[in-house]
Amino acid sequence: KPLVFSGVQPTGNLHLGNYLGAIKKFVALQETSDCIYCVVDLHSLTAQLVHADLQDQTRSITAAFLASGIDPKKHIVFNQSRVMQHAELAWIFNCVARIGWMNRMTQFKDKAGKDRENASLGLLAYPSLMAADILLYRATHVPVGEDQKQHLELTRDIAQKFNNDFSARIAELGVGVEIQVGEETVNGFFPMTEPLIGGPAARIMSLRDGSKKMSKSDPSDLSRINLTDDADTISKKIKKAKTDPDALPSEVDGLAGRPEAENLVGIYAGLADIGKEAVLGQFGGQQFSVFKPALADLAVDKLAPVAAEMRRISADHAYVDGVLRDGGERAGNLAETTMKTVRDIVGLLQG
Ligand code: AQP
Repeated sequence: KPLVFSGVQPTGNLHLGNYLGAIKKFVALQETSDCIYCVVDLHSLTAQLVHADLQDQTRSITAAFLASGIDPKKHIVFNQSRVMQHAELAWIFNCVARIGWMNRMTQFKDKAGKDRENASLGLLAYPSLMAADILLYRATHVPVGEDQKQHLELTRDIAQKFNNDFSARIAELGVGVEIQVGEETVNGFFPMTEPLIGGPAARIMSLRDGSKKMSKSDPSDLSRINLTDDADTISKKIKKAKTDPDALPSEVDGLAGRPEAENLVGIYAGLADIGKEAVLGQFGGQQFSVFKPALADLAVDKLAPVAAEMRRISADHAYVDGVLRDGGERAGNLAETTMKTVRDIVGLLQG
């Protein structure tokens, strides 16, 4: 069975981009894979160290997972900081990865802004911790939005360099497995993890600007639909969403050069679980005055039950904390098995 790992940061309100680009995929993968879903609280310290409400945010993301249909008994749900091996493996990866690799990450450049010297070292090393999250479980697949593609490539680079640097030791200990690297098969410890990106909602854009991704940190609340928005707010935001004056095209090709129209069609497709072609089959030739109310109805229909369930679950601290504790124990056992071998490979004295 494939082993799936993914994480969401407990920073701010979850929005439709997080839901369609990541969480909905998490839910679907439960049928075919063993899944580990993590609230990555250590990651959330990289951009902003002091979070007044980190614990409640952690509960709220957990509640979003559960309300969306993730089963914490069949799979694993936990918060990252409970399993200290994440930080331990990240340290080893900090010594494997090169500073130049980190400096090239577009997320680092965006988040650090002009004053890079003043960004936290954690922000620079973010992808190293992300690689540790994934490879600690030797996960084979990672469902993420398009924005995380570069970090997933870096995860593969780190795995490959580790396998290569320690190839003799991996062979000596007999802990390697066959790993496909491009055309070649090599003996290595960490897998070449595959990103699962794609579908009509891999990159949901801001409702105010079709060239910017929908994001928690956008100062305009009108730019995003939050999972916790009520029906009126969702309708208002969709009504106010930026569009062009033309009718929708009948073919996907006709969306080229119309980023706002393409985004709304992608959102409809993601919510309805159909392709963009099917959406245009239904709405091609129609004006936004017809399409937007239909999209608003669909969004309310799909999101309102999740939001209600999320509110109910996140109020029950004892239940949510219990889920995280139990998931943390199970994840911790898996993580320790990997780390024992990694410590041996690296040559750290144990026992
Ligand atoms: N706009 C998006 N479209 C599709 N997928 C998205 N994701 C984020 N934004 C979009 C995916 O959501 C998952 C969790 O993301 P995260 O916790 O790392 O949060 P983030 O990427 O920091 O979220 P934001 O909203 O983009 O925050 P800021 O404003 O801080 O940059 C990931 O799989 C991500 O790809």
